This record gives sequence, structure tokens and C-alpha cells, in this order.
Amino acid sequence: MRLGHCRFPWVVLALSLGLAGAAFAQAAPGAGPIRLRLAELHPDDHPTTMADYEFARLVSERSGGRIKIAVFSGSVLGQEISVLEQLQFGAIDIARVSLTAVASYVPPLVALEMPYLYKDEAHMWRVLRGDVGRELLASVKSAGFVGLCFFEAGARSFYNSRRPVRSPADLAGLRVRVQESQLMADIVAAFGARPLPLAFGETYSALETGRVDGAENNLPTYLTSLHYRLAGYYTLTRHSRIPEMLVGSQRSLAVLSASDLALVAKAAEDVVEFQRAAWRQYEKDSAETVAKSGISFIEPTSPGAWKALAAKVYESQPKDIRAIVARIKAVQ
Ligand code: BDP
Repeated sequence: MRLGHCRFPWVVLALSLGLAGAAFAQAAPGAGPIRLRLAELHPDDHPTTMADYEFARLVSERSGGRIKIAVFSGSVLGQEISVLEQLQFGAIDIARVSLTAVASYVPPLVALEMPYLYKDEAHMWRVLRGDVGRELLASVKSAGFVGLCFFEAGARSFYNSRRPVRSPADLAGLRVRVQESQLMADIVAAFGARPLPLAFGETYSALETGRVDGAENNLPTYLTSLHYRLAGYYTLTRHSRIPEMLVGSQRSLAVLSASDLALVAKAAEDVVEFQRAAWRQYEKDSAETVAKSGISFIEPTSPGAWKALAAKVYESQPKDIRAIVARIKAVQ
């Protein structure tokens, strides 16, 4: 379990709601399909949630209806850190979460979310599908998870309610919500803003009450979270590409036979292309929807200045992270 972040009440709540994991569902062998629960933070119209449903459909189809995955979208099973804790207990079976959340349990993953790390999306996918990505996906075992696959999450950019931000100097002093992660706080601080780590679900009200001036995220999430209605200055800094992850609970998936586990893992692998296509389409659509609401996207004036500040974050990383970063950069 992750130290200092015990959200035990969620586990109690999940159990009392009858949301116990597959281990419980399996108590009576032969008593109907194996039922697994998948936690998703986003609402149903988000492209990543669409991929969760497609994954569930594939698993059901390929198992002839023996394995049923129910998708619990819209954070009903809790925020990501708590969801991962429930995964460790086996109270949730599968979760789609940001790599940032998993990195707080498996620190080497931080290497995959460094600022301005990848040349572009294609480079990121070569890394994720190559040795580095495969090794890191498997390494989540150390925290009691089963690494199933990575998903696309585009590039994250800053948005705020105060003023158009073009250069890091414009961002200076703004209070910016970040994911609950030291790295994300360090990145935002390196750009001169004041980071406030908060669970995603608390961000809307923090923007509304002025507790934060802004946040950073990709376009689909900027739209589906409705943050665009509260923070209308969106600057295309594209400072991080942070993949999503589909992870299972080692504890509850242990009830699957080796061939059923392989079936689930293969379905996860196969749904990646569906998710990437859904993402691409939705990213375009969300840019149009947001623009129609009167928001104009701001291009940063000197991309080099942002990158130069981000370099500081690399220097402060431990040796093992820097070694993985070097391997990532060497991927052609
Ligand atoms: C979104 C991710 C979601 C994260 C959220 C955040 O899809 O998993 O929790 O960002 O900023 O892009 O917390």
C-alpha cells in the first residue's frame, strides 16, 4: 500500500456496497459468469471510457459470455489513488487510470511522464511498445497490479481563468491544480506557477471557488470535465504526454485460470488501436466544441523557453530515472 495515502474508507464503502472483487464473485464455482468491475474516472462520452466498454465487449465475446466486465465510469468507485488502493485489496478488479497515479506506487514509471520527453505521439508509442514500455508495464507487479496496456492521452496544456498565458512569465504566480504527484508539482513550479496537488474530482469546485486559477490537461478532458466553462484561456504548451494505463488487481485476478488471464490481457492489447482511433477523433471534435463556445487557443510565443525550464526537472531526477530517460531518448 502507498504510504501516507490510505483512503481506507473507500474500501469499506466498496465492500459495504457489495462491490467486492472477483475473488468473492468466484466463491461458488460454476455459478454463472465471472464478474469483474472496472473503475473509470471519466464519463461515458470520453474516448477512453468508450475503449473500456469495447474492452469489456471483447472479453465477453471471446470468453463466450463466461467473463463479464462491468464498467463503473464517472469516478463512482472513487478517485484514482483510492481506486488503486482498492485494486491492491482486490475490492476492484481492473482500473483505467493515469500513469501518474500508478507512478506513485511504482516510482520508475515517472520516467515515462517527463516534460517534453517524446518527439511526438508516434515516438511515444514506439517507446511504449518497445523494451522500456514492456518492462515498465510488467513492473507494476511489484505493487500488486497486473499491467494490461497503455492508452493514448494526448498532450497536456495549461488553462486558467485569469489571463492569456503566452510565456512562462505570464504563468508566474498563478495557482495551478496538479495531479497528486511530486513530478507534476515540480514541473509546474519549474514554469513559475504555484502547484496545488488535488484529486481530479476536486478540480471543478477549486476552479469555481477560485482556490486555483487553473490546471493542465488534454483537450478531451478539458471538455468533458467542463473546466473550459470556468477557465477559458487554454495555452497549447503541450508540456507532457502522460499515457493512461489499464491495470488489474493481482489479488482478484488470481482467480482466473492462466488461459482466461491471457484472454483478458490479449483483449486489452487489442483494444489499444480502438482507443487511439477514438481518441484522435474526439480530440478533433473537442477542439471544435470548445472553440464554438468562444474559447480561442493560445500558442505559446517561445516554445524554447518552456523547454529550457523543463530541463531543470530532469536534473533533479534520481539516477535510475535518468537512466530510463536516456533509453527513451535513444529510441528512434
Ligand atoms: C486525465 C486522465 C485522468 C487523470 C486526470 C487528472 O485521463 O486519468 O486523473 O487527467 O488530471 O487526462 O487527474
